[in-house]
Amino acid sequence: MSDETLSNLLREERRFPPPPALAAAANVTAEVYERAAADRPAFWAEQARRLSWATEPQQTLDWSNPPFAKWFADGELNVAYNCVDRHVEAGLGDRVALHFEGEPGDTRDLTYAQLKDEVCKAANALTGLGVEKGDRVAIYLPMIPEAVISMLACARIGAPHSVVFGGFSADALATRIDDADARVVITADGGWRRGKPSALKPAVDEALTRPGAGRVRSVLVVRRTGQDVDWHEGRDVWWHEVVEAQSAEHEPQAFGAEHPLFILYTSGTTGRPKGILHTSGGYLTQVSYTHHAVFDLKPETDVYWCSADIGWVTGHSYIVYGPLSNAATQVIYEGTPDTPHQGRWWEIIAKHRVSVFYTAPTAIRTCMKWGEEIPARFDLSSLRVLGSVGEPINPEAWMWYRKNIGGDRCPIVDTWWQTETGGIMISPLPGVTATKPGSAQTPMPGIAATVVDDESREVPDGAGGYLVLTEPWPGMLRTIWGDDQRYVDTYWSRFEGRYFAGDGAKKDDDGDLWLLGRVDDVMLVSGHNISTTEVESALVSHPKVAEAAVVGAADPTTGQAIVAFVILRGGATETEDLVAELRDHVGSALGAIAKPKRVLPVSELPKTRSGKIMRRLLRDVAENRELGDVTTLTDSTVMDLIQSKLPGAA
Ligand code: 6R9
Repeated sequence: MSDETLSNLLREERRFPPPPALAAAANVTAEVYERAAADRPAFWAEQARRLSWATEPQQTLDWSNPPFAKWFADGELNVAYNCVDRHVEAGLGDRVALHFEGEPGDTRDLTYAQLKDEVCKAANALTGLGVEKGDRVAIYLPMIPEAVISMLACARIGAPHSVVFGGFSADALATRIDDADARVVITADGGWRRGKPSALKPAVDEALTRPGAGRVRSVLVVRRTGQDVDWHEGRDVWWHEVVEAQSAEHEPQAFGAEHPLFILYTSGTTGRPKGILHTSGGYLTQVSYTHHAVFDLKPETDVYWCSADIGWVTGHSYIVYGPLSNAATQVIYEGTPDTPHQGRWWEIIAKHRVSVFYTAPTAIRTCMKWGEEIPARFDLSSLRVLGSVGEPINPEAWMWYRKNIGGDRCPIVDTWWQTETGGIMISPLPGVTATKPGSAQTPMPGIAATVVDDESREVPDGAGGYLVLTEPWPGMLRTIWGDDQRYVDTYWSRFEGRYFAGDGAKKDDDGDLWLLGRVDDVMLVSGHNISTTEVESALVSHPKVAEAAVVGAADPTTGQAIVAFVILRGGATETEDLVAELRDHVGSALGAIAKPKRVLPVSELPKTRSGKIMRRLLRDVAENRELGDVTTLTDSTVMDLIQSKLPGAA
């Protein structure tokens, strides 16, 4: 990291201490850090007692064969029982588990008692389709209650699920079905998106014609949109026929804590997608504890909403397993934030009196673009904690979120974690931490993270390098499905004995952590390392810029040259003067070395399901190359738009 850019973020001096009333009643207080650091395994053993075990674990961590960890290995539990049945047994059967909002305006509330019945019926149906303990089930569904029910039904019978994002293509689906060797697929005719039914079943039909995916025996189809579907007799069955006919009685069996719970594929920048494997007891312990601590969740009174899709790890950990294990009441929403109008999210928050809201920086920046007068029309006074996940949040977006959504009163928790980590690893605690716009700040209690240089030496406060995790944690991935060697090579080889997350980071003078994006995205300009995140944040701090994506393109003079793609805020028009002004703006914020060579206004940016910008594709454009794999884009037409704007971009 160049010294100029480093010192820029370190200049962020705004601090927001926790609201006193929230701090006074917070679920966790400052003492927990020291207690957890003194004896990490003991701390996690204590958190494991949040769960109901069929056999209480006597062992905590087995790290005798690193990097292959076992947590609570002699314990036994049923994950679905922990998320549903035990709350009903505790007398909470009438509490709403899910307030579902369909995009067209249909709604459905499911209490914990109803959710239990639905999960039991689905579990019986899967057993009827021949699914046994250990068999993999692929789930390709929109954001409807059946997605949650299906995941829990799989967990209940010990069949690891592999959820594939509904926006992915038949190709992406086929690769994932093949790699996991799934024999059953759960899907829907389609889902509602932007006011129209968007088909899913045809992608399944197509995927199953591919050689590797041909072993699928059954396809269980939810009727959501009523679209026509092709029907393969003997293979396809309707959910409303097969599941509805089942008994709502199902005895949950206990599985070992290390029994696989799910596989979730990360797109990765190159090569085959990696099937990240998570197991049961440690994972559930961490997501349950972090959900309780980071969101200060009070299940009796809070209404929680995480806007993620179920196909992203955030949906697994902070819609399904964390919140439900904590008996939370939550909202799930099927559609896009601008259907039928750009205030749809805020309308839902006002309607359900949502008190804890968790979303991604990309969504916040989109709302910034639409204008602050939109949320201002809704009563958002029920909110008390706001969360962010998925990317570094630019200080500008953080401040906008705090002011326009959080009424200048709600703490913001910027949560850093990965598919691989299973649960939140670095985050402020809302009742403890004085927050700083743009920083994830502090490793969670029981988590050990630091920043190292190329030689694996810990950097001092005020310096940058690579983020590493230095101790095993309960929710960590156990391996890459079917490829232990790739697990070792990808995460544990770069820095001896430490988990390398692939992210750049720095410590400020207080020792707080600032995430700087994927190290693959760091640019090397005339010998200076410059982080894409910092140049993007500088661009977004200009009043006319809503979003920015920055890449380094090969350049004969400087090695790499900075190319910036920007989305202008509503009202701003693209002129040569504005482009010059933006270049100067970055220059004065970060120093001349960080001034983009080119600034290109565009109308959309290529993004993944979790809203991450696919810089790799923009690099392809900037360097005039043929585009690489686009199967994990949420919308593959955006690349056509960008390319059509840029004849000979480099
Ligand atoms: C949960 C999730 C993981 C990558 C991670 C990092 C980026 C996530 C972040 C963040 C800065 C945050 N990331 N949260 N960067 N600040 N609060 O996003 O999982 O989809 O696997 O992505 O996302 O680069 O390495 P996943």
